Amino acid sequence: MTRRLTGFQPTGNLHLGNLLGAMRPLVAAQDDPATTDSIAMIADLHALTVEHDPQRLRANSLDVATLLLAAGVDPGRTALIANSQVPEHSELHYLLECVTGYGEAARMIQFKEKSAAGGPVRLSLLTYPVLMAADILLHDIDHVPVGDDQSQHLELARDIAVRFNNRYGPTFTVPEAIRPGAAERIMDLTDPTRKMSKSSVNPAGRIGLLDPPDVIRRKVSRAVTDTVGVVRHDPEGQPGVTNLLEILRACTGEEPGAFTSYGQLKREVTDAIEAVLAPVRARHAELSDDPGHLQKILAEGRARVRPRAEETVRKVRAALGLLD
Ligand code: AQP
Repeated sequence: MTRRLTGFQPTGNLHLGNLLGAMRPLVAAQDDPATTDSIAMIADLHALTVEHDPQRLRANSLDVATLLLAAGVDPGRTALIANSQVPEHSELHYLLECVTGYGEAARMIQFKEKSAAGGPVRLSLLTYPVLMAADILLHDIDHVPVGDDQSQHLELARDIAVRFNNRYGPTFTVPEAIRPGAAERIMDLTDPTRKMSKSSVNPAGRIGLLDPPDVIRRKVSRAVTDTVGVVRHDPEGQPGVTNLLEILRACTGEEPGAFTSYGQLKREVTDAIEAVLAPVRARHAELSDDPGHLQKILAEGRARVRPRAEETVRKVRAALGLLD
């Protein structure tokens, strides 16, 4: 029996990659008898590591919660929380910083990339992976579904857990990375060498979870392909066509058939995406009419995870020699 945590940064523009790569596996895990407990976490504390607008952050956080429910997250089986609303996340974050080396944090690829991009760098960007370790270790998580970009951070969480256990006595479950499955990396429609991303400046490259049908059709019809003229799964030679085939496979759950033209492929991809997103849009509209319901679900999620979180922090404080 395993405990699993999946996090989502409320940085806006949730897209098809987030749905196929993270939300759907989370929903599928609810029916997996091997998963005892699943947590869906809005990583709003993580969103503070870069320049942000407070009002927008709040709206984005509520929207992530709404979209998770619209995508099929059942709060009866998956605890839905925001990490800022469970104060033990912040407390454990600091305590874990005290067992993490500056060099370990500074060599994280994501920190190097984001800090090299120019502009002011917040200290919290450096310690972001330690907060992620706290998110995981706080709840005794065994399995964390991670894409390529987060695997280095998960390694750090494992190192911190092992080091703490060796130095201060057995305290933490050492988490394992699991691959999310079918759609690990949906690529940008306008540049299929980059992953579809919330923060990319060109919205034409991503299918938003609430994009209306005509927008989906237009984006797919303009998706970059190539001049080969044959529909083949060839990530190196035909990344755009391969991405469309991957999207089709992930949306339908079936191996794509044969196609005589890129136009035919694009029409089928459009229909498959629409079939996946139409019910999410409809449910999102219903849920958006009832913000009180959302607050109640977040409060229930918090109440559900808090006893274990308090117990973990109590153990860590005792192991470190802090006063009761
Ligand atoms: N393109 C993708 N294909 C498959 N899965 C993806 N995920 C993100 N992009 C893709 C998965 O969605 C979950 C939530 O992602 P996140 O909020 O932690 O942010 P991220 O991984 O950094 O995703 P973005 O969309 O690229 O955000 P920005 O632009 O803000 O950095 C994760 O499980 C992630 O693997």
